[in-house]
Amino acid sequence: MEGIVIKSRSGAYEVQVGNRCYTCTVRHHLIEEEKRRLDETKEMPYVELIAVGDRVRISTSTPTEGNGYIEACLPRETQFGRIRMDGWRQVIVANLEMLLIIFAARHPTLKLRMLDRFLVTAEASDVEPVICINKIDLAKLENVQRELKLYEELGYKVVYTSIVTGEGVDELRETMKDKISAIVGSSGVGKSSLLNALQPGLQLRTGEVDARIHKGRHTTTEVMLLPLEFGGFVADTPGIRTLGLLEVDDEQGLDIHFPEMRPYIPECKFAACTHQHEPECAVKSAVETGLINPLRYQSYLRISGFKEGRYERNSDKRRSDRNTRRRKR
Ligand SMILES: Nc1nc2c(ncn2[C@@H]2O[C@H](COP(=O)(O)OP(=O)(O)OP(=O)(O)O)[C@@H](O)[C@H]2O)c(=O)[nH]1
Ligand SMILES: [Zn+2]
Repeated sequence: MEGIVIKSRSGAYEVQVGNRCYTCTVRHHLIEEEKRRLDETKEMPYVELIAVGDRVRISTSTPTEGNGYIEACLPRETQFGRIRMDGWRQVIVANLEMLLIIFAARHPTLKLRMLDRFLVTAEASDVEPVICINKIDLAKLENVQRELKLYEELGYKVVYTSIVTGEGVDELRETMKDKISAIVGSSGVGKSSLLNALQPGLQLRTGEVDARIHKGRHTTTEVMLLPLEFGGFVADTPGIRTLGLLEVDDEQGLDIHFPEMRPYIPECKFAACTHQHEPECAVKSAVETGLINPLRYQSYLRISGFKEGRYERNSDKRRSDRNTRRRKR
């Protein structure tokens, strides 16, 4: 039988097959195979072999009971997660298809620089970002649309919603239908209210762990996929909900995650140009001539600063990896 892992807890996995759920453990041979693979490839290990969102093949000895074994894990389309400080790879949600980034038009204020961080997170994990501007009843639609125009021009989908007028809720449902999505957004933007409008009773767990994660303390954040009755799943990821940027496996460099920079990157004089202080930088020229929005460029600078400040050794390593890679081209 084939199913999808909707919950994981200390080695036990809830696997949904059709509308039934099985509690499964991983077959030993899978763990052995992974060990052999790591020995050969010298890749860094995963914190956990199976992640929420994985499509798996399971077997049950007595199908009437709700227990089984995970026999195989099907190849992942995407891996949304982070590289831990010790280098191990932690997949928070496998096969995530959409990152729903929620802001409020007002109360709290729309923060476009924070939106840029979320967009980078999505781009870096190959997950499609969808921007949702909630509480549109509190602002003039045209004004908000003007602020978001740049993002629509970059090709990002923007949905305007209100749980007061019900506007946009159908469109949001349509957007999430049959996909695995995760929701991010600051406190108070209306994440819980929106989910409840999409499907009455649908609830995220409280985000208490967020504060502890920010302080870097060790916390296990249990991720769950909540089935949507109109099709698809929404990931409840308490730890990442308000986080601006995951420590993504970013050896490609940050610039590539800004779609408007991509055409200019190969035109820079230096292959490893950081587009900050180097001469003959095509990205900087494009900012100066107005081809790249200066605020987006500022976000780029801020995010790269953030990363270098906080993960200095990693960034150095990434930069040198990237130099080698770019030289090959
Ligand atoms: N006017 C208006 N108020 C809204 C809308 N959506 C949510 N709210 C209100 O905004 C407040 C916060 O909404 P929540 O759904 O709790 O926000 P949240 O993002 O889940 O917040 P956290 O749980 O703190 O992360 C509540 O008082 C909601 O009633 C909306 O579309 N319009
Ligand atoms: Zn450059």
